[in-house]
Amino acid sequence: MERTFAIIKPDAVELKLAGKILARIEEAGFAVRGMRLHHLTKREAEGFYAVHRERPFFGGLTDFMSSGPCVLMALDAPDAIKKWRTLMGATDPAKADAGTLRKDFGSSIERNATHGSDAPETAAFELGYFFRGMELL
Ligand code: FUP
Repeated sequence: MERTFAIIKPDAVELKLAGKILARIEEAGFAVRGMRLHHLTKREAEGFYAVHRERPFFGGLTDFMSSGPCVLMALDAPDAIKKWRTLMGATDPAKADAGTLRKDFGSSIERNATHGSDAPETAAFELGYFFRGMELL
């Protein structure tokens, strides 16, 4: 069993897509072991995406991620990190495969509906950034 960190981003929450996305997560066989609604501050978004701080999209990305509430989740499954990234699809919804969440619910490379950790070390950092141990089952 592996654990990954996932976000339903502010664009999807605003469009009332959180329920549909959660249903897809459960249908895919993930166990939700932590979940919380949270409105990131700009500083929290900057800390979360610190690896991207030199990139040209950093300002826009952190403005967007702090623009409204999102759903933070810890998801368990065998091979959860890869499995969740496959369900999300490519970063750019226009390039994502049919049947993926970003294809179905994203509207641009920035407003792409979901986030998922890309490696075990990233998952550990991201889970610890937003959840206290007590909040995770
Ligand atoms: P991903 O792991 O698929 O979320 O993609 P990245 O880590 O490469 O990028 C993180 C976030 O930065 C993306 F979800 C959206 C944003 N981004 C942009 O806004 N513009 C870009 O050109 C690339 C990424």
